[in-house]
Amino acid sequence: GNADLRKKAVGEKAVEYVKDGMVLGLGSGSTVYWMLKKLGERVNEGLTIKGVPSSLRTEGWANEFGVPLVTLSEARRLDLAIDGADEVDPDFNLTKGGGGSLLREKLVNNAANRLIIVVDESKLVQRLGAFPLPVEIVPFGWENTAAKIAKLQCLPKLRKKDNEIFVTNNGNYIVDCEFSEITDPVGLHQSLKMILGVVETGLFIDMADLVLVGEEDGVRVLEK
Ligand code: DER
Repeated sequence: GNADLRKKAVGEKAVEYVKDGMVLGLGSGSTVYWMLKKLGERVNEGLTIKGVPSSLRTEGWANEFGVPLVTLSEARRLDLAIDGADEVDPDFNLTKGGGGSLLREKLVNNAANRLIIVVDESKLVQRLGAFPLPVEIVPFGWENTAAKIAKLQCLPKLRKKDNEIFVTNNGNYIVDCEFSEITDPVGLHQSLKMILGVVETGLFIDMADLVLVGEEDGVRVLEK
């Protein structure tokens, strides 16, 4: 459909920001799929780069497309990370984690000098929160952790996949938290991180440097 064409266009556009010799952060999700496919074509044409995958799914796509990989332990610092998002607000704060990779995505993106977000125009919002906020939690006694999260005026729902509890690449669970609206993303992120049993939140605050938006008639570049 049209959304997929817009994801393909914006994913491919991001590859224009990749320079020879860069060490990259490789995000996760269906928009990043198109970025990886294009990146593999450029590598095949002689581009010299290496990438740190932010999920096993991204690792598989990178191998399929011939994108050379390194671990974050080897790379330490990255020149540029390219990732998707579920929501982007006017301050470039993000909701992420729809694909369940938020912890490794945040670790990879945090290690990068520059972060480019690639989204279909439907992801742009005035306020975060319409998309249930993914929060990664420790499985041990998860019900107690979820109950503490609920006290922040939300409804945390344990993520399942094919009727099984979804387990992240890090062996943790995810609760998707339905807030009426998120008026203070910074404060909410801090409150969540203070809760015993919470590993990481899908709130990516003050991380994105550039947002590429796939629109009907092309790609719009938003700079903060
Ligand atoms: O899970 C994630 O954070 C992904 O980046 C996701 O938010 C973007 O998914 P999409 O590109 O498939 O819409």
